[in-house]
Amino acid sequence: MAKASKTSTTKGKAAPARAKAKPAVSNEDPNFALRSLQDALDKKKRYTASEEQLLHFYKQMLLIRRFEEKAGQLYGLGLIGGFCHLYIGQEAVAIGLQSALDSDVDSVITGYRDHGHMLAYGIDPNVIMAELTGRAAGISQGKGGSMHMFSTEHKFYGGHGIVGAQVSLGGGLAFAHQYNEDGGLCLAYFGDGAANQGQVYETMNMAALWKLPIVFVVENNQYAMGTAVSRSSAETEFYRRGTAFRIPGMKVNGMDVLEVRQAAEIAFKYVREGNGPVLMECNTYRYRGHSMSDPAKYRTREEVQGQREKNDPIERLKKELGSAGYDEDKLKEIDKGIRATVADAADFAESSPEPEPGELYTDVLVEEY
Ligand SMILES: Cc1ncc(C[n+]2csc(CCOP(=O)(O)OP(=O)(O)O)c2C)c(N)n1
Ligand SMILES: [Mg+2]
Repeated sequence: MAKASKTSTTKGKAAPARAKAKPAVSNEDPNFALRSLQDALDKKKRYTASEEQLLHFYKQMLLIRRFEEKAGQLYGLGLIGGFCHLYIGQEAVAIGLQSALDSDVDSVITGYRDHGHMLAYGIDPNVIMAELTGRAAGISQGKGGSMHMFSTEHKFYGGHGIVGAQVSLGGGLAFAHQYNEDGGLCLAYFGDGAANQGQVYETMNMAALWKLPIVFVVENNQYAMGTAVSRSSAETEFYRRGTAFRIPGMKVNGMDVLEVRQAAEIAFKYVREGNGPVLMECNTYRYRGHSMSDPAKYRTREEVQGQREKNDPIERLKKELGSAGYDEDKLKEIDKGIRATVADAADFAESSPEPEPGELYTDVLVEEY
């Protein structure tokens, strides 16, 4: 960690003799720590993935995309009740970050747009889809649905419907990692809208004060329901919002899985070394409405089309795989396999039984986990 510069002026003290010109980045600079991670990312923007990793990222992002498309269809058929928020367009964020986690120790928490984060963990699509359709085989026994998926086995702590609540709960998870000295970190995702919640900043203060192992991730998908960030946020550069708590920020292209993964490498190392939290903003875009019931009239078709055509995270990786020798046929074969996995998940979800009525009275209170 950087120490305060000896030459910095404080109130009441005489200004020091003219200091020598400072180098652009210096350990003597009190603000060095706030910029150091961004500087590291700017030096090397993208992760150097092996061919095997590239393929893995591609398959996982495509799985999320196809899964979400199917969920949208099942919702339209009336097989999914309640709210349903799709993650289409944002796939590179969850895959880039979670592929760098240590799944034995690290924990993840997010809001209600949570299907992709569960898939990124390698959780069986069957049990996620069964949860969406409210079946007993679902990951929350069919009692949570789209917004309340949970798996302590995988250290996935939800799935939360209260905007911003997951951030303070994430602070608690990070405190548990520190207290138990298990070496893990917490990845706490939240949206650009949630970033305006007061509890987010209370958590940042405590996390910085106690040097908790937490990475705050703003998934800036440009909208909170129908409100564009420029209409809701005085500071739209969300990565800067930790500055008041001396939390280093990182601005990341959330449409490029390799940039997200590179940012994850830098941030996780910093946090694991005991330096305290990082605030990462991943700029991304949601292609669908806020939830299945939103026709998204607050933006133009052209805007969405532009993102799909010029900025799509899956297409970007497809091109890289093309240069690595994967031709159209091979890639189509992969897509076919993934579509089949998702179709199986939908069949499983539709044919599984609903929970027994008596299940209404179980899992109400958690005694221990
Ligand atoms: C405390 C609270 N206030 C308001 C809502 C209603 N609400 C649900 S989602 C949402 C928008 C959140 O947007 P953002 O954080 O950007 O996440 P995104 O949906 O874009 O992923 C709002 C206001 C809520 N669920 N909880
Ligand atoms: Mg948003």
